[in-house]
Amino acid sequence: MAKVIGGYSLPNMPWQDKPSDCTDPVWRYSENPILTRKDCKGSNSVFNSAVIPYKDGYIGVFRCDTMELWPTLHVGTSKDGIHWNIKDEKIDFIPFEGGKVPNYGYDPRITEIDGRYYIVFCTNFENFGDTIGMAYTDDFESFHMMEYPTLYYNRNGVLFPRKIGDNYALLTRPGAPGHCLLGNICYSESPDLKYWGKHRALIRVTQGWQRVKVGGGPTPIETDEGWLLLYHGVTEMCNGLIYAVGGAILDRDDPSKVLYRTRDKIMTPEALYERVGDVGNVVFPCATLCDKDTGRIAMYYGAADTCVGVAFTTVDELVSYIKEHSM
Ligand code: BMA
Repeated sequence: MAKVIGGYSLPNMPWQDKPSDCTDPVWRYSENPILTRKDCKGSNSVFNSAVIPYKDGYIGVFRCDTMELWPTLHVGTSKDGIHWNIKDEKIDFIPFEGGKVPNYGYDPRITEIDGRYYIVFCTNFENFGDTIGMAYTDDFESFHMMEYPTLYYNRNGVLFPRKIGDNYALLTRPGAPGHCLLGNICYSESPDLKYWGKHRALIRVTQGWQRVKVGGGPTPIETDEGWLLLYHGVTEMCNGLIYAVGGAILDRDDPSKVLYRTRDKIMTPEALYERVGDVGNVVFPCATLCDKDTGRIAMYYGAADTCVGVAFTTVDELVSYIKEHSM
């Protein structure tokens, strides 16, 4: 059994056992979707969102697009990880010195490092184009922007939950608008979360379901087998793009080394709420809850750019699937 290193004990996390007829490594929550636009007042949709254990329950940063169709981030709280209260007001990020107020934010990930929470999301690089925004909060009330880790164009920032050696580590996905250019996951390090360098190519687009773009997903889970990373992969069919989920195991001491990386996808749009929506055929994971004691995982994902779903798996299911279906 793969052992989770660090992480959280979550005896009351959302969980359902694997259905006896399920042959896939993940299985959906029977009451999906857990969040729709009705849960965020005045919103067109709520989807690619991040959650994390907080105090005696859970907290999250939710992507709620306005009725104007402008992506904004909202804080939500939950006792059980399934039923959420999302604040009506969007997060107003406090700019860093000399920085601008970000005028949109989407696809957040949350990482706790030493008791401080970092929100990594996609925002506007001073009206030049999309880039990775990073903010910290200690209380989920005030959010302080940090220096941009990247220039434009870049998205899908994912911060590791501890320093690796002397440095913090970040995944990014440089790529210009238009979906066929430079869709690869890259790795960078920083001594202080401000100056980023030591850039490495990590996971490239390849054939099949991951031939157009790939992008990091939830904050990686540290295990004794390596860092367990879920990522999304995109292909293009006659009717448009399909977003599916794959996984990789990265070296624990040097995550710029990929030990395994899925050839076969782990999860693909299948349920009606994943197939049909503002952008059909999208499953887009931004967070997991993982119980270090049992290895149980609840994965939170945006479905069809419209609503939020939860799927269950375990560290062992993922590690063995990734190893057995690696390229
Ligand atoms: C990506 C991002 C995601 C979105 C996906 C599918 O490029 O914009 O926010 O879920 O496309 O539309």
